[in-house]
Amino acid sequence: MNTAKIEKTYALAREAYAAQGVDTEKALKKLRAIRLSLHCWQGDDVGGFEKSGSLDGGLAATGNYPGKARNADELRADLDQALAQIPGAHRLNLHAIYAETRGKKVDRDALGPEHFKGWIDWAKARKLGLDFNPTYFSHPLAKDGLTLTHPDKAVRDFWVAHGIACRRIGAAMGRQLGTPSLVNLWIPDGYKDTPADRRAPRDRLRDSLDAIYAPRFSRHLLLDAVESKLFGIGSESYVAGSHEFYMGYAIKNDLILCLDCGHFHPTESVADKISALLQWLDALLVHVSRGVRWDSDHVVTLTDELKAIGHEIVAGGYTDRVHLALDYFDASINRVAAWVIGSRNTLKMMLGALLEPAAVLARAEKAGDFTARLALQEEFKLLPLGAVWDYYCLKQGVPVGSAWLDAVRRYETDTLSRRG
Ligand code: RNT
Ligand code: ZN
Repeated sequence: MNTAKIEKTYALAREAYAAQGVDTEKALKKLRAIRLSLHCWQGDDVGGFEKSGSLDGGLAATGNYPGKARNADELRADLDQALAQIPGAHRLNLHAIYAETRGKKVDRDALGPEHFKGWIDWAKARKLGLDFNPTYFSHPLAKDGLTLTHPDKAVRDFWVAHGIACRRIGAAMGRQLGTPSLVNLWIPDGYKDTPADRRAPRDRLRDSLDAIYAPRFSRHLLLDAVESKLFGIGSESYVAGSHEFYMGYAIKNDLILCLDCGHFHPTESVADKISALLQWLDALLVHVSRGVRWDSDHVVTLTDELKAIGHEIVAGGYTDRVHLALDYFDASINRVAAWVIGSRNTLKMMLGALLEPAAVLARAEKAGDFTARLALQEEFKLLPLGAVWDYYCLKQGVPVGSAWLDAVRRYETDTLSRRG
């Protein structure tokens, strides 16, 4: 599509939205301010650079598509490729296993900001913020499937030290990059079969978290989040860090609560939780993911569930209080494409929500006219979102439509396919 055509189509779309009281220019301005946190771990199937074994913690990246990043430089080059196809300015989300220790063995309780200098320099040069995650899996001391809830105090202490180390790293990133780092904590701890004692692990988790969050940091440097899960592979019957556990902990301790879209019962609506939780919490983190039958971490597509989340964020006036981070790992397709598809879809979801004639719908609802509410909701589904999206991509200097795939294919031929 050429520029003139895109602009002409946009002009018509702008009129269609204006007729419903929506200013597309204002919506695009708001979209430009949205920062997604791209997950580094899509680039190498949550491998990291410790090379200490295979992925565990109940996580699984299925597929063996060629060209996976083997080191930090390759991963950064792949991220550059992905970012060039995604409109807007965004953030990068790192995990502790992506430390660069120059061949030296540094255990997780001893990690410091110096082990992330390569990432910080890279982010600084691109004006990207960095977010961070302690890694509570793929480690000899996580082999029992227990970390912060482990009955052995020495094991718990190790993982508490890791949590504190990661918060220090996050604060250092926040200081060096001038934007607070959101450090999200997730642990796999749970049981495959019916526990005899559901309480003790939760008592221990509470105490471990209290120790991790005891050191205070400025919110200009660091934001803390905790993430629940319904079940994992090998923890089907019990997960200590359940939704209720962390919801209570986050409210009580003024933390951010992370809602991963794949971590609830399949028919439970994450969208509906947003305005309920934000009555009690300052902010939420959404791990934008797509469970297919289970927490399968499929690449994010533009589903009704995703659109409902966008609607709740925008209609509720929560764009400043909901952080969006991608969380999936698909090894069965081109990994750079996986980043691009999920990121572009998340942005389309937000644009769709920003363009929704929300005032018209709210008016009908307030007047008790549920016939009009339903009729208009359905009619608005066909408003020309695509024309506005194309125009946005054009203005942001990224490929319009599926043209990004050509760029990713070229990179695959020139670079990814040459990796051993
Ligand atoms: C696991 C959680 C967690 C991880 C990442 C790698 O079920 O969703 O967020 O996916 O930290
Ligand atoms: Zn997650």
